Amino acid sequence: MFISINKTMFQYMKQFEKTLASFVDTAAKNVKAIPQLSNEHDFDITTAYRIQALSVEQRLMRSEQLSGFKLGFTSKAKMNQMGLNEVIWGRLTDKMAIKNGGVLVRENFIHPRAEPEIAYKLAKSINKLLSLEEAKAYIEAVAPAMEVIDSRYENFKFSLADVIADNCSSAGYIIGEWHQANKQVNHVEIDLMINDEIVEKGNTNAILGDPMASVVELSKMAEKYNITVSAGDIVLAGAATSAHYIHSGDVVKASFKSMGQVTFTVT
Ligand code: OOG
Ligand code: MG
Repeated sequence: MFISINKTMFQYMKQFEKTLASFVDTAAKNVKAIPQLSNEHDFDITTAYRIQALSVEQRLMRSEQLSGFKLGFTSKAKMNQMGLNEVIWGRLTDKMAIKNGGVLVRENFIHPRAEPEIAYKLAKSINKLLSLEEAKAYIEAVAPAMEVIDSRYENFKFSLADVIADNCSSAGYIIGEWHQANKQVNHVEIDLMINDEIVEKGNTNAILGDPMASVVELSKMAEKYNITVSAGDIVLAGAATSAHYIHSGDVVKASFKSMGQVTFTVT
């Protein structure tokens, strides 16, 4: 009796998660915003991560390849902008990559925003909880970067569970010149510019006090959610400043003192 109820419950939950995963995936595919899932459905953070996994599975079935992970809400600026204050993580795919100096095709995005980040390339897979000191040995290279986020929800409004289910708004990323792992990347000043006008000034130390702490956070998430983090994976540390809406014709540039520039044009 109990067994059959549990099995039915399990199948019902699985179907529920798949349905919500297909809502966010279809919104991304059709470039059309949807109402927040939490308006109509009640689900917790663990379920939200399962929905995320199922929606990214849909992308992988369309031949996208996992390229790494991104952390979100790792700075006060982002937490305040979005009104949420817990660190979140999402999955990146190769299709989200835009070349430095390349072009973002506006019509493939709902309401894109750009934000300056630091990117790490991992030297080895992460299979234990790391301290900040230990994290250094897991990094092959580090680069200035930008993320393009594009919430699938109307008006870019969401709850914590909503944004996690929506793969943390992941939509694009641009990586600048790779530097050696021992490059000083904390306390680096950043200017975010749109059409040569500075729209945000920030510092990499706004990211968890030290962007390398994002690798530590990822090691915690990997253990908690049983995810495989592999050598060669990219880790986006989270934005150092608020994100800015970008529009057709914009030249978007993030300039990192002593690290170089990251730029793209919106067509
Ligand atoms: C959620 C993603 C947050 C970051 O760097 O903090 C994020 C969002 O703001 O839409 O990517
Ligand atoms: Mg980000």
